[in-house]
Amino acid sequence: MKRMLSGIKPTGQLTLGNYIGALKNFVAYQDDYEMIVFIANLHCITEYQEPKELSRNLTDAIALYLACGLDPVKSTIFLQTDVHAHAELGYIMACNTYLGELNRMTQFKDKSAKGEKNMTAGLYTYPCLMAADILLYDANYVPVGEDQKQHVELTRDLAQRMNNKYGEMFTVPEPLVAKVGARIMSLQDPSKKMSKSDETNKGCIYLLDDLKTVRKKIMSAVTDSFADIKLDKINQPGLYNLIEIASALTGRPMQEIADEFHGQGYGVLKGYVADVVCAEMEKIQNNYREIMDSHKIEEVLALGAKKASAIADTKLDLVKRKIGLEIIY
Ligand code: ATP
Ligand code: LTN
Repeated sequence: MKRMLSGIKPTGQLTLGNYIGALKNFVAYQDDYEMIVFIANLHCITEYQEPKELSRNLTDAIALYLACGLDPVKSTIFLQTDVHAHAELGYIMACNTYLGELNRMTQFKDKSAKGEKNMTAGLYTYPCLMAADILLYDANYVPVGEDQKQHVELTRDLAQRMNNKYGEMFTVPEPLVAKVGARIMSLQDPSKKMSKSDETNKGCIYLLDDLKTVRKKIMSAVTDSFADIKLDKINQPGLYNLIEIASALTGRPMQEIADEFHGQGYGVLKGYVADVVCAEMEKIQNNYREIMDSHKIEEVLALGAKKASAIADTKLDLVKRKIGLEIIY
């Protein structure tokens, strides 16, 4: 069975974008692949997080993984810091990454272009840690949203470089970007990604938002003044985004949804999208509450850390031996 790995960085509440672009796909993949998913808590602290809030977000994220249908028996689910090999291989990867490569990473470039102050060294080198996360497990596929594809491509380059330099040690992974839902946009500004770090909160649906708020956010989503329901990503991006959300959640083709509502008001389409989103979220939230009331999280993490460490520690030992860090007696 091929192995698939992905991580989520819960620096805030998980969003509908995370669900459609990542989580929902992980659940679908776990029957056909050996699935490894982890909470990338080391990646969270590349920017300051209020400690209590960060800790709460980590718990919520694990509970939501499970609530969305990830099964700890089929998949390996763990917290990154429970497996020490990540930080160690991350450093080794940083020593095999060129500054020019990190300078080209768009996420970093965008942040520096915006003139963000106090950017940390951790933020700059985080693609090296991400490469370690992936390579420790010999993952064949890495399902990610569009924005993370470049980091997986860097991981491929680094794996090939080290295999050439030191002898075969890593599987070269492939990014897997879903055709629908890889980039859900903000409901208030369809030129921007729906993001946890949405300042206004109105453009982003959080998985734990109460359902009334969710409906309100969808009904007041920014659209256009054409008054014509069509699939036109360039001229009607807000509408396109709403149809994409409904399509990703129902599995119906986008064109079929656009055709069904053609000639009707935008309010009718928004009502349909709100029904679809709320129905899905209601199930997730019910499961979430049940999980939070149980001791399941501790058990899942203990099992996940054990399974993940067994793989990661063996790989790290091999890497250390290959690059000459271990004394051979
Ligand atoms: P931020 O929202 O602060 O930019 P993020 O949500 O991208 O952060 P993660 O939580 O690590 O960071 O993302 C987890 C996964 O969800 C990644 O694969 C990412 O590409 C995907 N993802 C995030 N936002 C969206 C979105 N709006 N549409 C589709 N996929 C998304
Ligand atoms: N960098 C990713 C989260 C992440 C990840 C990974 C995703 C960390 N390590 C390994 C896939 C594979 C992000 O910010 N969304």
